[in-house]
Amino acid sequence: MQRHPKNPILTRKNIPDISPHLIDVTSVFNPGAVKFKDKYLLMLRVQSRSRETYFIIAEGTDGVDFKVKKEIVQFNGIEKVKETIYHIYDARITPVEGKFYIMFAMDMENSCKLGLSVTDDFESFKFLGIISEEDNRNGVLFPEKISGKYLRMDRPNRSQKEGGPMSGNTIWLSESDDLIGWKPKAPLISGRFHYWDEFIGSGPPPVKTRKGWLHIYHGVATHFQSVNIYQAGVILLDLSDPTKVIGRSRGNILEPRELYELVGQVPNVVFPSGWIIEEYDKDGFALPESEVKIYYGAADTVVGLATTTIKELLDKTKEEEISQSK
Ligand code: BMA
Repeated sequence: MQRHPKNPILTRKNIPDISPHLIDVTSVFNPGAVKFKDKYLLMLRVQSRSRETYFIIAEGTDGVDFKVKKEIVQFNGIEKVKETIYHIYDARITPVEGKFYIMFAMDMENSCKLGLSVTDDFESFKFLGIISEEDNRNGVLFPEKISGKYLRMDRPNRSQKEGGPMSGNTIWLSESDDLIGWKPKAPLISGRFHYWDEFIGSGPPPVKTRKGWLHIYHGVATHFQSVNIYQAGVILLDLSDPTKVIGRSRGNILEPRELYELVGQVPNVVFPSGWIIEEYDKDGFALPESEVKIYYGAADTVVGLATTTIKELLDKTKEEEISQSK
């Protein structure tokens, strides 16, 4: 992974004041990413000085320099939810059947749930509903139906480090007929205790390659007493049966190293949430030599960009598995 020389590509200084609540904001991180009408588009998580969370769109023509809109994204219909919503954050954007679906985390009264919105123009957004029953985060939709079902990866929050928020150490595959009602289908991968990815969660939505569904996830090492370390890794799933995991990187492919990743609101965090694949073949498979732009939150404070190729990521999934018992 090559960090872009202009990193961090977005900081709080790029966020325009939007009166009355977004003045001199605190941070911008964990963006969703997509190409829309030949433009690169990021859906930014922006935090105000009250530590409220907002989504704001940024657009650009080269994937590096972005102009941030002076407008807060509104999900029409979300106001009908009865329970208090404290924050919505970490958008993952997937194009499906000509529309763009945005899955995000919703911090509610007693739990964190997954929410879903849809847009076809990135101007108006319709809230479709809360789409997880159990506490859950890091939901990412597949870009097409497989065997007649919509699929997503998600990460039920069933574990907790002492004093920390609810988290999880298994990514599941879930299926749906209508994108609203979901049921778990199979566990995909679990955290590897003692190593870099003890707690895990999906990153950007999976991408179709000739070798399988390629997917970036984040792993958290929790065994360093004072601080958690958020890193990124990669897995490969079978094309027609994504419950089958073909490969998984042994080590991380991106870890906090630069000052803007090591220091900030939450230190030692790289958190990939969006990526853009530059080249696909005529059947919609990402080309091995294609450049991949990965957008990530760094230290929950700024946005970073790292590049690689599909081939390099595929190669990492061929590494020998870490032994869990000796
Ligand atoms: C995770 C999520 C992310 C955040 C990360 C690091 O659990 O809450 O939104 O970036 O922690 O703080």
